[in-house]
Amino acid sequence: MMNKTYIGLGSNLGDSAQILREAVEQLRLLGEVKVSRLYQSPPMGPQDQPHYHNAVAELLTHLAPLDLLNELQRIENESGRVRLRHWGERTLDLDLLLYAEKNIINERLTVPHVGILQRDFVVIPLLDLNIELKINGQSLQNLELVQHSTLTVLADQSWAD
Ligand code: A4P
Ligand code: MG
Repeated sequence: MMNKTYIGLGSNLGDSAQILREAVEQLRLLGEVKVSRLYQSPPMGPQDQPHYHNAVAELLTHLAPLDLLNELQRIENESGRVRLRHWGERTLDLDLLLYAEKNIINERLTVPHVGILQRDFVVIPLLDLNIELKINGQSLQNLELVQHSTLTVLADQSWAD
């Protein structure tokens, strides 16, 4: 079965644009990929860290949720992931934001990803990919934070071509 999933990409260490491009290249090995625009976003969490590059990818895949998580963690590790502290700086973070319409809660995986609806750096790129997207009945485009975005557009949707 083919499943529509959304992956959040973030980086604020190293050459972030290049690191995210390479991550998208890896995602393309798992299925058909479309990307949002590329954004710069002020850090959520500790403020004494660089701004993030953020984007979201839509991935159509046959992989089951935990198999997909394994692949995402492999890509993070192979990118030479450095992560210094919780909510702190990292070379590459790949979060499984949504998996079809599924709700999943186990030790390794919570889907939808915790905090999606509070994070403009996730919601705004998701809207690039699907303006009508809803999460548990909540229309993303109607969220308050969409009107008060802290994001800067760095590049249009051709950034990962
Ligand atoms: N895990 C559970 N559910 C999921 C899921 N849906 N997708 C587990 C991915 N992983 C999931 O991940 C820790 C564990 O979460 C994994 O082992 C997996 O089994 P991690 O990325 O190693 O952990 P972390 O960095 O300590 O925390 P976390 O919660 O992933 O941080 P976030 O929420 O990803 O936030 N500011 C801006 N502007 N932009 C950002 O992208 N990112 C963060 C990290 C902080 N501030 C940011 C940004
Ligand atoms: Mg994470």
